[in-house]
Amino acid sequence: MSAIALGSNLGNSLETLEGALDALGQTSGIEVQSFSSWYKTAPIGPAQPDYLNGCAILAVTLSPNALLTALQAIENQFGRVRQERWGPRTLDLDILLFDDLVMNTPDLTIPHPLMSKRAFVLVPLSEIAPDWIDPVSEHKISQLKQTVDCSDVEQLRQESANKNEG
Ligand code: A4P
Ligand code: MG
Repeated sequence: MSAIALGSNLGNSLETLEGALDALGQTSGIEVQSFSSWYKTAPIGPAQPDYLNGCAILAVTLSPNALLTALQAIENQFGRVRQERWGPRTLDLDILLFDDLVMNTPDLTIPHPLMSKRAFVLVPLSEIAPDWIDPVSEHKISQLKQTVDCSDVEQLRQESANKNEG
């Protein structure tokens, strides 16, 4: 079982993120078990548009490295061009957790090293995996969420685009 983060802040982010979930589901060795709501989040890093972020839980029969390769192929399919670190992107797919594995290689660090500090990860992940224990801190995701400022993470109301607010 793996938890992944999805993010986008260029182009039609909602369409991109939903397309990425479809693409994940069509990848052999990956089954999408659940996914969070989407959240509008203030950018961390250089000045850039707001992000849409979310998380998904995947049942995988792939190795961690094969999962990373599959995620990168989907990023490329959605037109991701790598530019500056932490800069804007059409689609970013990061591995957050993989069972209770801890690994640190040049290509892949699991758990994701910044996961436990980022509200834009912990808020959506808490929705779908509150009791998953981060093997590094040995705290539950729901506990980690309580240690970060979540004020810049706002749940997206999809229906509000089509409806007058009352
Ligand atoms: N890599 C190592 N560990 C992992 C992992 N667990 N999952 C390596 C995925 N990749 C991992 O990533 C660079 C390299 O990290 C990969 O080749 C892989 O071998 P990248 O996606 O090409 O580059 P990046 O996106 O610039 O780096 P990274 O680390 O993904 O950036 P971040 O830290 O995710 O920052 N603000 C808001 N509100 N929401 C966001 O989603 N995202 C970023 C990107 C900045 N600010 C943001 C958001
Ligand atoms: Mg990335």
